[in-house]
Amino acid sequence: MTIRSLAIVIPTYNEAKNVTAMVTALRALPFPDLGIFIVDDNSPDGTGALADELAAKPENRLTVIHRPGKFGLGTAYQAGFRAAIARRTEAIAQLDCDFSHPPDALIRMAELLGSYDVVVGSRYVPGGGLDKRWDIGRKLLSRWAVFYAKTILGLKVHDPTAGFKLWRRETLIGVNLNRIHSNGYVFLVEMAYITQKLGYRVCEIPITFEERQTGKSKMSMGVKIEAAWRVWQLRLRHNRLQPRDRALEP
Ligand SMILES: Nc1nc2c(ncn2[C@@H]2O[C@H](COP(=O)(O)OP(=O)(O)OP(=O)(O)O)[C@@H](O)[C@H]2O)c(=O)[nH]1
Ligand SMILES: [Mg+2]
Repeated sequence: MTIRSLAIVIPTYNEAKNVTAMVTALRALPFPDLGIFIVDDNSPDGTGALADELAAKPENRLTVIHRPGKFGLGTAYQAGFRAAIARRTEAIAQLDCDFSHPPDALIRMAELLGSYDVVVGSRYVPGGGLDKRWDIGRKLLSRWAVFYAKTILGLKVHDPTAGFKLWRRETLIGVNLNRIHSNGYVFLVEMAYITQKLGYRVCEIPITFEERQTGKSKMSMGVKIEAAWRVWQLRLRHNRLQPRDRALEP
């Protein structure tokens, strides 16, 4: 293990069926100094109250950020990242609450963070993949989204839509969250694009993206169409960024 202190940021919306198991799984990880930040958007299924109960146990080292409504994945991550950066841990992880991202992979990711600025759990490097239960339409759509974002933005990373990452604190500071404009799923692509433009060293390790174990899917057609044109906005906005534009302070 090359990192000592780690903060894990998890956005939640209607994850009442997953949140307790996720906190338990994260607490079982062998990191000596591990804090968890849950950002809940007033989930109608009561995820926020459940998270508060978990946070009441000091050994969980859990902070819950409550937002009054569903403001989207992008701003949820920003809120969580800001709280984690303020905590001054060496590394900051992001992952979904629905077990699509295997928490155990953080151990290997942490080892690699010694040599990289960010480590990505990737579906599209050899050894990685999608859950067999995904139907062909969903697989094709995911492939298409990756191809589309990579082509328009010239991205080198194999999985620019990955939501499972381990950042060095300095990298997240350097990216500068004030630069981020996306809210929905495009947030993930925006972060990948800025990371590349700023010249950070990115490592991808293969993961299998499991179908959510339980709870309802929130992917909709509107979300996908909006994402397609927002990729063009990213190009206009960040095309000229260079390594000297890294921020040095939060
Ligand atoms: N706080 C917050 N969390 C969100 C929001 N949208 C999604 N999430 C959470 O972000 C993570 C990823 O969202 P998912 O809904 O799993 O996205 P997905 O994996 O592409 O799609 P499905 O698993 O099929 O629903 C999960 O932990 C969600 O609960 C949001 O608007 N606000
Ligand atoms: Mg999911």
